[in-house]
Amino acid sequence: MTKLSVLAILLCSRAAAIDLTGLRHVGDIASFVKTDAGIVLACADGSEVRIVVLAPDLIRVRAAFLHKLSGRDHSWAIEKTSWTAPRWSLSEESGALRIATGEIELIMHRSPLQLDFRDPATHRTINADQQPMLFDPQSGTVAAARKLGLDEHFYGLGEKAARLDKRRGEFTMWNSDTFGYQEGTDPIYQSVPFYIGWQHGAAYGIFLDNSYRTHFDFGASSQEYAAFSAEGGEMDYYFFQGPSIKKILARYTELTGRMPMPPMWALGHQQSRYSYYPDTLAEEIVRRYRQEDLPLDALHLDIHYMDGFRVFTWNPQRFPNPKGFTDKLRAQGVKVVTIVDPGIKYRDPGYTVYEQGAAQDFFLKRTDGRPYVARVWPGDSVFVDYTKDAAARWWGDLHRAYTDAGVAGIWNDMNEPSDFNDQTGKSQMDVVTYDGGENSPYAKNRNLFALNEARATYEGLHRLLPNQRPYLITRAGYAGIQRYATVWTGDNRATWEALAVSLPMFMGLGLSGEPFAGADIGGFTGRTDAELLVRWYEVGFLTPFCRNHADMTSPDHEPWRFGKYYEDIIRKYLKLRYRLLPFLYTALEEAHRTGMPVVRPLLLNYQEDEDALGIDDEFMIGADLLAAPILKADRTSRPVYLPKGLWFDYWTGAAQQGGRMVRVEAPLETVPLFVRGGAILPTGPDMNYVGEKPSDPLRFEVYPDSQGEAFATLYEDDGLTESYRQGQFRRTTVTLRRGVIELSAPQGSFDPGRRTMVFSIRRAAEVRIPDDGRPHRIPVPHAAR
Ligand code: MIG
Repeated sequence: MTKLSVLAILLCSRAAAIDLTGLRHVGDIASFVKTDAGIVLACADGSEVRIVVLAPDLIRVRAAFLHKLSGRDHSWAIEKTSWTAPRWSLSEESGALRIATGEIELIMHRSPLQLDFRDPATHRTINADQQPMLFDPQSGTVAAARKLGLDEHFYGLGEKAARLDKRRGEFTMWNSDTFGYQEGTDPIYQSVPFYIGWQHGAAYGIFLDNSYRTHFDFGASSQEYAAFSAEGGEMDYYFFQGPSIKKILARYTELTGRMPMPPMWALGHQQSRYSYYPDTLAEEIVRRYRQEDLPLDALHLDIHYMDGFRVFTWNPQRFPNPKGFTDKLRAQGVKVVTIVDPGIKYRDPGYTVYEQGAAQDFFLKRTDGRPYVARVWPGDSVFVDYTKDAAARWWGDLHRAYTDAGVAGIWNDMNEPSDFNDQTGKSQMDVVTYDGGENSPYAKNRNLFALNEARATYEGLHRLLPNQRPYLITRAGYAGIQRYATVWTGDNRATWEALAVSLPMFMGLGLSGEPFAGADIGGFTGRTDAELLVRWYEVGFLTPFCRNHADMTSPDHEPWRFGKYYEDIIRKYLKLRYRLLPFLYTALEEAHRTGMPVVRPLLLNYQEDEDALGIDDEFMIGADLLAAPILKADRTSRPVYLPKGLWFDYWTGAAQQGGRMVRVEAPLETVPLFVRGGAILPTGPDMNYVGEKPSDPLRFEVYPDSQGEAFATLYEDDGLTESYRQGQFRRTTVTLRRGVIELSAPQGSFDPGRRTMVFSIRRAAEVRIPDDGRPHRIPVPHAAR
C-alpha cells in the first residue's frame, strides 16, 4: 500500500466534526399550549417544539422545523412509553417560560429560543443551549449545540473504539462492518446515541433518539459548545438529570429497557473459531478441553457449518447429524451456539427459506419495487424486513432448525447490515423499510436493522423454547439492544493496542445500558502470541462474555496452543472465573434489575473522585473488585490507582489505603486484583462448566473495612428458566458488624438444596455453618481489625 492510500484510509475513518455554519436557527417562541405532561411551543417560523415531563429527572424535547411534529410517535429503542407525569409547574417570566419539577428547572428563552436545564434549588445551569436548535431544510439535518464547560467530560456512546473520556472527540453513528478496526476507527458496529456529561462531580445525560446517521462533537470543533446532530428525522432527545451517573443509568435503562437474565452458562468460558468443522474436529476441541482440565461451557459454530452459507441449513457432509453432535457435546457440559447471518441466498431454487420469504413479500426492497440484493457469504442475498410483524415471526420460527437440533444459543453477525457491494450504504439509500406503515428510508433504518433482527430472533427463541432464557449475541445494534441480545466487539486485532482499547469499550457499553459484552480473546485478526493471549485472559476472565475466537486465516490460539507454561496460567484464570461465578452472577442480576453494569469504570463507583475520571486501563466488577491488567508487552509491574478507602490485594491479602497510585508487581501469571475493604465475595467450587457441581460449599470471602464491617448480597436462581421473574430466586445478605456475621433469612422461593456455607474472614479463622435457610448470628473468632 502506498503512503497516500494509507493516509486516505485514515482520513476516511475519521468522523467529521459537526459544522454548524450554514444551518438555520429555530424561530422564536410565538405562542404555547400547556398539555397534561408538558408544553408545545409554536415558533415564529412554523417550527414546533414539544416538551414532555416524564419524571422529575427526565424531560423529553421533540422538535420539527418549519412544520409541526408528525402524528406517529414511535421509536424501536424505547421500552417504556407510558409515564405518570410527576408534579411539575409552568410559569412565565420576563422573556422566558419555566418548567419546574422537583429536580429540573427548564428555562425556555423566548427570543432566541434556547433551552436551559437548571438545578431548581440553586438555579445553576446543568446544561444549556449555546445557541438555538439548528436545521437545514435542504439536507434534513437537525442539530443542537450546548454550552461546553471548561471542566466537562463525556462518557457513553455505546461501542466506540475510543478512550473512556470522550471530551474533544467527535463520533458518528452508522452501523459499519469494520474488520480489524483500531482505536480511532469510527463509526464501528453499533449505534447508541446516548452520552453522559460530567462536570465538578455532577452528571447529566442526553439520549438523542434518532436512528439516522448522527454525530457527536464534544468540543472537537469549538471550545464553546458540544454538539449533536442527525442527518434526518426529528430532533428528539431526552434530558436526564443526575447528579449521580447511577441514577441516570437507572432511568436510561428504564426508558430503553434492561437486559433479561441470560442463562447462567452464558457466563461460562466459550470457544470459537472461523470455523470449526467437520463435527469430528469440533468434538476433538471439546475432548481436548476436558483432557486438559480447562473450563468450557459453549462451542461456537461459525459459517462453515451451513450448507453453502444458507442460513437455517446444515452442511450434510460436515454435520450429518446435528442433534447427535449437540447431544455429544452437551453430555460433556458444552452447549452449541450457531452463527446466523441476515443474508438469505437469493433466487435459490429449492431453498425454502428464500422461497417462503419471497412468496410472502418479507424481503427489503428498493423504492422501485426491485428486491435489495446484497452480496454476502452465500453470494447474492436478500434481507428480511424485520419491521413487518409477520416477517419477524417467520424469521423467529425458522430457528426451529437450530432448537430442534439442540442448539442452545444464536450468534447474529453481519447485521449492520454488511454488504460487500457497498459498505457505506450510499447505494442502498433507496431501500425502504415498512416501519409501521411509514415506509421509511434506509437512512433511518440501517441503524435499526440489527435491533429488529435481534427482537425477531429473541422472540422466536422464546416461542420455540418456552420458559427458557434465550441466549443471543449480536455484533450490531441500536439503543435498546440490551433487551434482546448480548454483544461482542467484533473483529478486533491480535495486538496489545486492541487489548487496551477493549477496556474503555466495555466501560462505554456499560455506561450505555449494555452490561453483557466481551471481546474476542486473543484478538480476531492477525497472529497472537503466548504473552498477549495470557494477558488477554487476565482481562477476559472477568468480562461477562468470555470467548476465545480467531479469524479463518489466523493461527490457532486455543488455551493449549503455546505450551504448558502458558496454558497453566490460562487455566488458573478460567478456574478463578468459575469460582467467582456466584459473585459475577450477582453482579449480572444487578445489571438486569437496575441497569448498573458489571464492568465499570472507576468513575461510576467513585463519581466525585477527579483522579478517577479518565482512568480506563483499570476496571471494576460491580462495586467490589478492581482489576488493573497489564496491557503492554514485557511489563511485569504497573502503577495502579486505588480510590479512597481500604483495599486488599487479592493475591497476598495485604491491605493498604487508597486515594493514591501504587506500583504493583505483575509477573505474567499475575493480574493485579484488589478487593474493596467492606466487601464480601461470594464464591463457589472449582468447576469445568456451569452446573457441573452444586454451589457447595458456598464460600464468603470477607474483607472488612477500617471499621471492621463488610456487607454483601448473593443472588441465585435456577440459571436457565424464566421462573426468576415469578420470585423463584434466592437473595441472601451477609453483614459483618461488631465482630458478628449476620446472615439474613433468604428472600425468594428458589431452593438451592443442602450445602455448607463457609465464611473466611481476612485475618481471622474460618467459620462453617449448614445453609438451612434460616437467619444466623455467627461470632467471628478473632475479629478482623
Ligand atoms: O467477515 O463469520 O465478526 O466473528 O468469525 C467475516 C465469519 C464474517 C465476522 C465476525 C467474525 C466471524 C466472521 N464474520
